[in-house]
Amino acid sequence: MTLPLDIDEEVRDALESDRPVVALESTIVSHGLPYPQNIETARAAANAVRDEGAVPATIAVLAGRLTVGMQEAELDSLAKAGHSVLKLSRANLATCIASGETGATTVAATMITAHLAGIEVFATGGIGGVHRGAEASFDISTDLQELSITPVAVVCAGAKAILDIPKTLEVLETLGVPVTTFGSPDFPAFWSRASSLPSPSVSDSTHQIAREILVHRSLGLQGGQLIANPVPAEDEIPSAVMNPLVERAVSEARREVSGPLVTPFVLKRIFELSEGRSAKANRALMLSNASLAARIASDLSALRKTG
Ligand code: PSU
Ligand code: MN
Repeated sequence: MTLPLDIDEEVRDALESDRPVVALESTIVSHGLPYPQNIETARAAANAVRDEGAVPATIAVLAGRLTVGMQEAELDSLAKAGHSVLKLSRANLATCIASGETGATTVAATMITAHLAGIEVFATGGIGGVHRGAEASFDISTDLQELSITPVAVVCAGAKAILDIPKTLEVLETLGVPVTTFGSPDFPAFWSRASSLPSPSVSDSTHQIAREILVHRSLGLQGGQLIANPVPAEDEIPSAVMNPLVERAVSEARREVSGPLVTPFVLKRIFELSEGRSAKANRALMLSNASLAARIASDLSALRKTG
């Protein structure tokens, strides 16, 4: 069976000549932000990748085909479709493809697809993790496991307070995922620069991060790495402002939804309760992550050329 994989021409050219490419996910577009903030953020993130001299490749499954490097019209229709398209992760990726359906890829499914296409670096907003109350619900995002299996470096702004951040870091450590925070000693908490939890590793050099990615691979170690990039200071929202909203959204979710519906539900409620302020910070950190990912991808290409 041939792989149902369509790679955009510009992305393919860049990969063939070992120029830097950055993957971008599509669940943040369909399920993470409302229209039109979602499409506007997606466009701006792609431009931020270009501004650093790399090629953006937004990933989704369109009519049963893994699509790497979506066209503007395709992205726009996914942005408008919102929660009505499938939310794809490791467990339902093959089902969607086999039945010719369309779906947006989460961090896990984007990593899998990026790796199939030969893309090594991926930028997102926040990853999935261990949910608050996981000791009762067992709700742990498959994103964490994917980081331990698939060799793609994921740049994010840490994890949202909708998650249990200490437990998320514990699981990452158990799974052997290298976690590096860029330019700060603290692991970031999405809207806030600091979570008051020390980051397992700290670096202020993209060159160093690129070297670590290559060393990890040369040791024959499986999986990728998590690179946490704190939100720019001017866009930070104090946890005193966000926490009560997060508490409310999480407790509503506990009463109303379960499974893969939880994260999209909570993100939507936080957008509503914060009167859109959450989306503004989300946009800023997404652009910052896209630029950092592009710089890491450029350093990786340069390192490979010099051996
Ligand atoms: N966290 C965010 N924004 C997001 C997501 C998570 O702050 O958009 C999305 C990502 O696509 C992530 C997915 O991979 O939700 C995780 O879903 P779950 O918790 O159901 O594994
Ligand atoms: Mn879950």
